[in-house]
Amino acid sequence: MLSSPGRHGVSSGEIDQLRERALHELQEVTTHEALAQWHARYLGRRGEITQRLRGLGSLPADVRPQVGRALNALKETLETAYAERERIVRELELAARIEAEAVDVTLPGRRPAIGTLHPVTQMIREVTDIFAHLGFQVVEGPEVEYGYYAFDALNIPPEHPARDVWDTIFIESDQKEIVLRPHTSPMQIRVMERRKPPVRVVVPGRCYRYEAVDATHEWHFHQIEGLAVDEHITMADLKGTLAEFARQLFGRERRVRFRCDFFPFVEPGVDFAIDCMFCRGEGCRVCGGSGWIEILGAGMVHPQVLRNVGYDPERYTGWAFGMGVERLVMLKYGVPDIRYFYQGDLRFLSQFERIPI
Ligand code: YSA
Repeated sequence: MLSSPGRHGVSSGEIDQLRERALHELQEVTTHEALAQWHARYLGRRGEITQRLRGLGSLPADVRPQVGRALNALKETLETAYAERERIVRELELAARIEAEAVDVTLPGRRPAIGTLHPVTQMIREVTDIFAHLGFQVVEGPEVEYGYYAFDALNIPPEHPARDVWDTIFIESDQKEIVLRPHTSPMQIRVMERRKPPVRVVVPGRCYRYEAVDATHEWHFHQIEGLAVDEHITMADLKGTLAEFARQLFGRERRVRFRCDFFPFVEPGVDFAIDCMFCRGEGCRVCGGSGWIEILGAGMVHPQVLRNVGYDPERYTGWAFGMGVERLVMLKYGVPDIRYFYQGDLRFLSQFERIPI
């Protein structure tokens, strides 16, 4: 039994009160921070229990063992209670975190931002789909091209003035002339070199020209080349195919026009126009008042070009065309400036039909 209050500074009542208070406070603790404070207050180096244990030496020797035992028992009780509370606090904190970070699976999801195909890519797909249904195969070729394919084989010899029409970007080379292709026509030669007639291909691709950029000219743009070669191919086939293509792309009510034009690799050459869909042929700003909009150059493949690839021009004939893809998009959607296509401005790009990637 401990002595009654006062005599040796620590009475059993006092130790009981201390236990009650410490355990009561411990019950209130719900965070690790508060737990650490509690530990410091009672069991820490300057804590109440530790201080009292240190003060044992000043007690009379006859009560010292009893008081010491009682304090050690209290210390053990509090340490056990502390360990138990620490486990509970950990669980409480975990539960609070789970609640705070809980995901409400019943909420509607956020719509992911899905990209769409660039209008030029969409147009390439639309045009090549039309020709695919007419029996044409889609092929692609190099953007870095030999001068031979870009010009010579197309009946444009080195000193020919027509070579100036294609403001070419040359790539430095000690050996063969190498260019960034200024049109997709070199692919006519590459395809015919590799195949025997009948040939029916369309070739979409990027082209480059040393060009002053303005509302209708870019220094890089896209063309789609078309080529059909076989026995008995005539200008009538060209007219029929292009008229059908234009009506599928721009509407069945479109009227079409063929006029003479010159390209060294065709004979005869034509430019192909449709009646302006904005003014219905009356004449407006878009068609420059003429009522017609040119959409491509075309013609019957020049006999010399056929000879250059080893075809017999007495037996085979063919036609070809080349159209600018950006210009088609501009016409179809009334885009006033070609530069919008390559500025990466989503306010412009997101206006086109949303075909997901
Ligand atoms: C002609 C006859 C054929 O049998 C086959 C193909 C051709 C077309 C020829 N190879 C050619 O390139 N002609 S072109 O210089 O008049 O260009 C064709 C189309 O490309 C133009 O009508 C235009 O739509 C587009 N284009 C040309 N330069 C451009 C451009 N588009 C944007 N920016 C430029 N700088």
